[in-house]
Parts: sequence; C-alpha cells; structure tokens
Amino acid sequence: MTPTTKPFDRLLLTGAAGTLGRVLRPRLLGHCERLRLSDRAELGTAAPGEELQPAALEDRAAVLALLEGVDAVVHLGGVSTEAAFDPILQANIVGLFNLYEAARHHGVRRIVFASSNHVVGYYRQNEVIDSHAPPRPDTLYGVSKAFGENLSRMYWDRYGIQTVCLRIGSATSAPLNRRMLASWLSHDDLERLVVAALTAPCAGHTVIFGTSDNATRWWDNRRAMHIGYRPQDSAEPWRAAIEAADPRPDPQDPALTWQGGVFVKLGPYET
Ligand code: 15L
Repeated sequence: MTPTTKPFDRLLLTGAAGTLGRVLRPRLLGHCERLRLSDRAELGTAAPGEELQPAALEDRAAVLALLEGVDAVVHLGGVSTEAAFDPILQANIVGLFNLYEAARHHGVRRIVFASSNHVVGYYRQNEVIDSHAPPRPDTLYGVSKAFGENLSRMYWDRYGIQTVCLRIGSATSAPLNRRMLASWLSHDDLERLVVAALTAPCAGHTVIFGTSDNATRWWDNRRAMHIGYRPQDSAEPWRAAIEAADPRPDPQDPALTWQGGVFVKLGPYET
C-alpha cells in the first residue's frame, strides 16, 4: 500500500445528499483517500475519490454492506427536522441501531453522530447549560436524537466504539435571525468540528455543542475540550443588521424564549 498523508483511508458520509451532507462532501475528501457517500436520495455522479452507495437506513442488510471496509463514519443521515413519528422511527431509531450494529460487526471504531440542539430545546435562552444537563427535547425529532446519544453511549461502554455526538446548532452560510446570534455554526466551523471529532485521539463518548465562537452563548463546551474543537467564526458581524431588521421583538415569541426556537411550535404530526 502506498503511504498516505491523509488521516483516513476510507470515510463514510451518510446523509450525503442533504443540506449539510452537500456542504461536507467536498470538504471531507481532503481528509481521506476514499469517501463513501450514502443517502436514500440521488447522489449525482462520483468525483475522483468518491464511492456512491445509496441505502435506506432502515434496510439492515444495506447498512451492513455500507460499513464494510470503512475506517470511520460521519453520520448525518436520517430525518433532520420534526416529522411524523413513523419516518423518525424508521430512520433515526431503527436506522441508527442498524448503523451501530454494522459498526460493531465490521470493527469500525469511530462514529461522528449528528445530534441536535433540539435534544435540549426546552431550556430557556436565559439559561447556560452543558452536556450534563438532562435532555429536554422540544420535538419527537429531538427525542430521537436523545435516543441516538444514549444508543451511542451504550456502544461505547459495551463495545468500545467511540462516538462524538454533535449537538449542531444552526449550520447555515450566515446567521439569519436573533436566535442564530447564539446558535449559528458556520460551514467552515462545521468542517473544523467534524474533523476534530474524527481525529481526537481519545474521544470515548463525547457530547459537544456545535456553534461558532458567538458572543451570545447558551451552551458550555468545557466538558468537550479534549476534542480540540476551536471555532474561528462568529455571528457578531451580522448582529447589527439582524437587530435593525427586527428592532422591537416580542419577548413572548417562542423563537426568542426557548433554545430550540420555533421547533417548540412544530408538530406533533399525525402518523
Ligand atoms: C436542526 O436540528 C435542524 O436539522 C436544522 O434544520 C435547523 O433547524 C437547526 O436544528 C436549528 O435549530 O436551527
């Protein structure tokens, strides 16, 4: 085998056709020799170094095949917002179990799991919490991400599979509203966070909040300092324009009350 300067031979990115999957797809190629991309949706054509392997997460055999020969996984796949219970059950509960069983079967040692701030969406915006705060999910989606954090904890304790759970805030190209002055995660910082989570020497099982270096903070990441994530962007340059666009916000507005923002008003949907 030829010597490699990249930290991984083969990485798997699930949810590669989704919003953040499309952001990470070209960026992760810089960190591995081969990038296996999966989604249930159309993935386009493979660039050099890419392998396309479509799969539905609830298809156990397909997920087992997906993890064969993989060094580490960036798992963005699944339902990424509030929805009816059944799709959440299939993708985020059954699908995640399939992923961890496949990792155990193939000896994959590291998974970066896209959790969400909606695990703790029912904390108020005047509270500062860390990863030891009990979950207070704002949606069925948030409950499913709390399940993922607990499932991955069990696979670490029982089987030694390391997971970094990223409680991603609002990963957009720019902050769009007052809430995002605290919750924003730039795309460059998203890449820094994922790479730190993939390469931290001793990740064990870690929960880390995914935000940029914003001046307003609800989430304390000191318990995850060993991951070595150093955000370099901030929402602050957008503050003046965002505040000017909405000079007298309603203090009762859920978007400005709860850490999960408007998610507290979403659903529940009929199954
Ligand atoms: C999430 O978990 C969602 O996937 C994303 O679409 C955003 O809504 C984000 O949270 C957020 O809280 O802004």
